[in-house]
Amino acid sequence: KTFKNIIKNLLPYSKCSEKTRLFLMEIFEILMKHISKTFDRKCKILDFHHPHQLLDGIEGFSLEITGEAESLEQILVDCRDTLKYGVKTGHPRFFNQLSSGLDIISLAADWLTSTANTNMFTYEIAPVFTLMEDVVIRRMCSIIGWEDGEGIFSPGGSINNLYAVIMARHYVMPEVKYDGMRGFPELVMFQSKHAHYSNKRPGAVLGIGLKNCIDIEVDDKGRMIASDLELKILQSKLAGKVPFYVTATAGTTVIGAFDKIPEISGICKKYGVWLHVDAAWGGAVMMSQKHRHLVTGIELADSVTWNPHKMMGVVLQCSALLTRHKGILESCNEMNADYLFQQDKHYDVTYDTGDKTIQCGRHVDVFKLWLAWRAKGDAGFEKHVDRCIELSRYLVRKIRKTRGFELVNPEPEYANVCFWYFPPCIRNLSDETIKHEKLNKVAPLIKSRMMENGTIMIGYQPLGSKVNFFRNIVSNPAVDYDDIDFIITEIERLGRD
Ligand code: ABU
Repeated sequence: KTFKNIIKNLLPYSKCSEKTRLFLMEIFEILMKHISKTFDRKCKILDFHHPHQLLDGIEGFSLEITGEAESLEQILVDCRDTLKYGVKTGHPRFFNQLSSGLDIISLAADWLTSTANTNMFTYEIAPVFTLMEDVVIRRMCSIIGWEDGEGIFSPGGSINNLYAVIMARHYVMPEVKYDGMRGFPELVMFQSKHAHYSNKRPGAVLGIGLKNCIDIEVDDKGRMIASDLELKILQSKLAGKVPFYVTATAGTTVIGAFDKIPEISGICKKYGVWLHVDAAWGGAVMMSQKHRHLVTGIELADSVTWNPHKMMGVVLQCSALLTRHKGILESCNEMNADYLFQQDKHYDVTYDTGDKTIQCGRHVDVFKLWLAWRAKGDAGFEKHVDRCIELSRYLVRKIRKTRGFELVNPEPEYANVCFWYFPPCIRNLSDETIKHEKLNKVAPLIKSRMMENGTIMIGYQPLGSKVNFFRNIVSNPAVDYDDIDFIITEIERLGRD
């Protein structure tokens, strides 16, 4: 059982596969211990250290690449330590991110994917995965309400929002692909003030210019105000520019608001503008009969971003870009590389997906969702979405009746619960300016204590004129009612002085 060095012991260097099996069994034990700790409320979420401490090396754990080959025993220790000093994002008290939880089926799928170690660009080297992607994309399009459509899985919602702008620009000005932007009128795109920042970044990446990414006002629930959208479209036309793209958000990142798609779609149709729905976070409500109404009209969109790695619990990353314009992805992105996408192959090359993308190599992300869908069925996803929203409503009810807590969004529609905590020392301050200055420091201070203690993690941020507040997300199936009770008692404990 003693390993020394990879060169002598592991496949393919050694002809004996037994030591490889033993090594992988040891790795499996390390992973299993981590999985058990992840779900154990008595274990910390993290063992926090500052960056300089980790970089300097801690308890024998060194990040340095010395150039020397280490023994396999050391490699096992490195694996254990890497997990030890990380964050257990599947812990029932990790409420920090839109993606959380540790879904065992998609985890197994990820292991399998890495073992297959292939690439999504051609059927030639990924026959099962490319067909699987086609099957899953067609199902997602049909859930949106499109009879036909296409899509791809890419590395995250931000990249998919970029894809959507590329498609929309190609739709309105296909000549730009060859000629570039010079000589064409300026394009303008629109998104609500609360949209995810990645919806604006294509303005910088694609040469449209950030000045041409116009923020639209939101109402008191954080939803885009359609009349402001129309006004700003008209202003851009008056300025001689071409409005071409609107992002509506289904589940904003901080508040969890759902823009009213039918109203926005009406305006987009009136002015011939592409409508993209960023449903990276909120797309999962399409799996729930109870909550699907939040995305009413999503079928009117030209494209949709939908991240199963968020509310559908699939392990990272798993993010789909979908469009009802079949053929457009290839039309705007194809480069026809002869060495990969030969048209005279002996099989149906429509399943060579590589020329639909701006990537060459593409990770297999679909298998995680495909396997989870097979294991849970539609009903499994529906139950999960409904439960996460119910747990969030339970938190809202608790906040309403607990002294010192105040909701930022009084009637949350989704699994984002945003709130301030006023510790006893600031509750009775009469000067509102001083009170808000102090309140602004509360969430960062309590968050630092959360991390130092390792007992709970909840995100915080300011928003517009609102000073720092907590944003609690429930998307993890491990969360129970007691964990929601713990949010309140732990914030009170950590914020006592
Ligand atoms: N799209 C990334 C969202 C990050 C987060 O708030 O969890």
